[in-house]
Amino acid sequence: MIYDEFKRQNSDFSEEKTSDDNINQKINESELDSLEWAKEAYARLKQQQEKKNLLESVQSEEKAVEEKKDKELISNENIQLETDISQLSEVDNSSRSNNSDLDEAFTWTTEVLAAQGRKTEEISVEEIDWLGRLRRGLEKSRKSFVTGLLEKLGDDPLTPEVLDDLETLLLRADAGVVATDQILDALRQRLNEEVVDANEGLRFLKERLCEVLDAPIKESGFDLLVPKRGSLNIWLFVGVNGVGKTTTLGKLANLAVRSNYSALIAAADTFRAAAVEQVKIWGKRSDIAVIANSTANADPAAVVFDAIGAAKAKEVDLLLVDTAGRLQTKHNLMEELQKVRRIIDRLAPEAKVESLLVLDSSQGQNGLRQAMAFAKSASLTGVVITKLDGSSRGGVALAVASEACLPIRFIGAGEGIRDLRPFNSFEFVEALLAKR
Ligand SMILES: Nc1nc2c(ncn2[C@@H]2O[C@H](COP(=O)(O)OP(=O)(O)OP(=O)(O)O)[C@@H](O)[C@H]2O)c(=O)[nH]1
Ligand SMILES: [Mg+2]
Repeated sequence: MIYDEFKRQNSDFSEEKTSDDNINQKINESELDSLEWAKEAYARLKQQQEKKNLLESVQSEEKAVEEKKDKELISNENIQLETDISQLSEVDNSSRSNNSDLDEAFTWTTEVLAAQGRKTEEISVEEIDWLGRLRRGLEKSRKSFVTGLLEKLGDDPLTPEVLDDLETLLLRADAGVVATDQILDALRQRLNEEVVDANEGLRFLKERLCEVLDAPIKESGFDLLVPKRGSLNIWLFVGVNGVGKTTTLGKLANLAVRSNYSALIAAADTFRAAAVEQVKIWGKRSDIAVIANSTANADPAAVVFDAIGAAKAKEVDLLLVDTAGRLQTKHNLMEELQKVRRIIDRLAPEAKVESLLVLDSSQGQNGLRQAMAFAKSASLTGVVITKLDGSSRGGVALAVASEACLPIRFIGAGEGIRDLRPFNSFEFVEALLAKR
């Protein structure tokens, strides 16, 4: 059993579950009380973590013992090691029963996971950590948006004036005119029908935000972008310079390896000499081969040609293609992308091709407008939003969904190899509107 990071669930890939199975499982799980869920998840994680710590500690002790063997101190050290193990076991046992220190961030995270019917045994420390990071990352966006909103809302029922303020706040958060109108129309209609108190108003708002984010995802026919095992998947990363294409590719390569997919990288940004080196470093970090041509200004389409050949020969699941964000002229860049795309379509017509627009969230709507220039030449199928850590323009996700009409597939919040996860609208909205 492997934890598939793309699907965010344990995956026995010999027998994939039907969606009915998944729905039934969710219904059963959602009956679990969320505090109980949090406690159970916490106890489980703590146990895992402490076992890991114990193991690491024992291993390092063993190593130290090995080193000292030569100095003939072996017998004393063995006694010490045994004492350490028994002490660590005591710590392990005592902390297992002590789960009262559920801290606030952890509680929020588990509430969000439990509300989605996630299974406690499938939740890792990393996932908890990621959600915490996403919430912290969206803090700037949240501060300008939620603090203002909650102040306006107060404890009273919604009024038309509050909705006018909400409109301003959404526009200021870079949500875009289309999404803002859609959300406000729904709220105003609801308000015409009945009195809506502050809590219900917030719940209704969250639902509408998710609706906007989910519309293109639903349209695409699949909730999560998962490479199809046993066939060739080609994912192309496009976007203006510096938005995080190469970093995203590196993180996804690692996600693929952790989830047991075979992967290959094509270094098709041949414009900058350093770009090939950068992508090679990412390849090395996950032990993935990189197909490159180190000749200055080599033809990117030729690199992709070689990479597809290699991917087919090795029966690779996922080929990740890095592209340039800048050429001498914009026109050249568009032509180059089109050429790469033609090569893919001609050479691997059976492949599942994804053309992912990488968007730096800190550039907000301006970045989106700039990026949309790529739409035609790259036949975009989805978006990766990066740099959500510390951006105050997280609301741009709503503009991506409503104006570019593209499904958001992954989000990045940090420069580290594990700082990328599949997009989930519920978690995103909860993080954006978290009260705490
Ligand atoms: N804080 C933060 N930094 C990021 C994130 N993603 C990428 N970066 C940083 O953004 C910078 C540019 O990233 P690259 O991956 O080189 O961007 P690129 O789009 O490939 O750039 P070009 O190849 O020049 O077009 C690097 O310093 C990355 O570490 C993120 O999610 N958070
Ligand atoms: Mg790059």
